[in-house]
Amino acid sequence: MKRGKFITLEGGEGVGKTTNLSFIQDYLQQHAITVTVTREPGGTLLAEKIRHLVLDIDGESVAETTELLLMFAARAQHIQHVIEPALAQGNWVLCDRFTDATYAYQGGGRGLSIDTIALLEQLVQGNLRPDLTLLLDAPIEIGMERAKKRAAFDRFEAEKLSFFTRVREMYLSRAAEQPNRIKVIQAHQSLDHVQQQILGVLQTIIHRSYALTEGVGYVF
Ligand code: Z5A
Repeated sequence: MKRGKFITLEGGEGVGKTTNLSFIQDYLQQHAITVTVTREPGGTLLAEKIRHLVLDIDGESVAETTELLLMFAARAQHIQHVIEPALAQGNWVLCDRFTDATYAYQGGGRGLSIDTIALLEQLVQGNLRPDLTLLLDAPIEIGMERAKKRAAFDRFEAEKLSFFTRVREMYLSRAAEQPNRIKVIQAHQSLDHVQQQILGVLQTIIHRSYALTEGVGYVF
């Protein structure tokens, strides 16, 4: 069985990750690809409980290291119970946020050590890394304006503008360092334009994936 591909969606709040998830799922399914859609933090019963613990505002302040470890605790559970089994079965996994979010929020936003995050990444994930990451990037004010239309703010969304500026900068610097994996999508544009950009990236990937199947030898 050929192992599936692991695609993640990243970006600040309100940039359109959730909106575009089903668009991507539909597109992949039209190409006869079986897709497992999931999210972080979360994706299993226990990991969803951790999500509530870490996102809810309930009076007790959360130590930054606690937050970091909870993200990786949820991730360990998610990888073991959902991501790895799906990839091993040949499914493509489409995940709303993954470890780039830890670098951006806990590293960029909170200022925790990047070396510590890298150490935990190695411990929890081994060699598992996304094959492709779509980074939806938009000016912070636009994302916040969109996010306001939804439910009440969670613990992260209550942060200051400077926090989100550091988060965005960390995402963009990772994209600049890893241009083959992380594709930046201009998410301030209309939904139609955003989806045209996403299609452009996906078409290339599907084409390359077929080429590999036919023995052309391109590795995506
Ligand atoms: N977190 C972390 O700190 N460390 C980690 O390791 C991980 C996560 C994994 C939960 O994430 C929080 O966890 C997150 C980081 C932290 N904190 N925050 N904030 P989440 O993914 O659940 O939360 P989120 O980023 O806030 O998701 P979101 O607000 O739902 O944003 P979104 O999914 O990107 O946006 P959306 O819901 O698809 O769209 C928002 C609105 O905009 C909606 O009304 C859409 O119809 C509209 N929209 C979308 N695209 C467009 C365009 N192009 N034009 C106009 N309107 C649009």
